[in-house]
Amino acid sequence: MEKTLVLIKPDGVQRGLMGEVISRLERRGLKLSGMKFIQMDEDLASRHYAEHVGKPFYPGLLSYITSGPVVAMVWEGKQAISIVRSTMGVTKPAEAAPGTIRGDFALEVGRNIVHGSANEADAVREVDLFFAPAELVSWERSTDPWIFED
Ligand code: IDP
Ligand code: MG
Repeated sequence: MEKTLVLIKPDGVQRGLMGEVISRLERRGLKLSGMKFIQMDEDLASRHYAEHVGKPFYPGLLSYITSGPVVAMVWEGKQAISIVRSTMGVTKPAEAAPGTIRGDFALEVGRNIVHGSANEADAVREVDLFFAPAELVSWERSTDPWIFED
């Protein structure tokens, strides 16, 4: 089972879309293994977005992501990383397919509601950045056999 980090960014929280985002991931069949409501400080934000340091949008990205509380979550499942990314839609909401989170709720790249880890290495790094091992719950879900074939 893969684990991936999802953030409901400050715009998603402010716009009252926390339940909507969680509901979509939950209904898809992914399993929650960690969740916290936090305000990211500059240190956490710069470590999370280290790959974007120096890009023109970086200062705006840092002030956006630290501007209010976020929901940080770990979701688990077979191919969870790519499933979360496709459920979110592409980075630029204007190009995101209707039916995706970004395609249904957002218009601009700098206000795109959600974050999902891009690949396995990022997922491991990001989960570790936001959660101590003891904060993740490994649990049996009674519906798993109805969602996962084996
Ligand atoms: P991702 O969130 O889909 O993985 P990345 O390319 O990793 O997209 O960019 C991280 C975040 O930085 C985006 O989600 C978005 O909030 C912001 N961002 C990316 N490109 C731009 C841009 O060109 N202008 C403003 N913000 C951007
Ligand atoms: Mg990214």
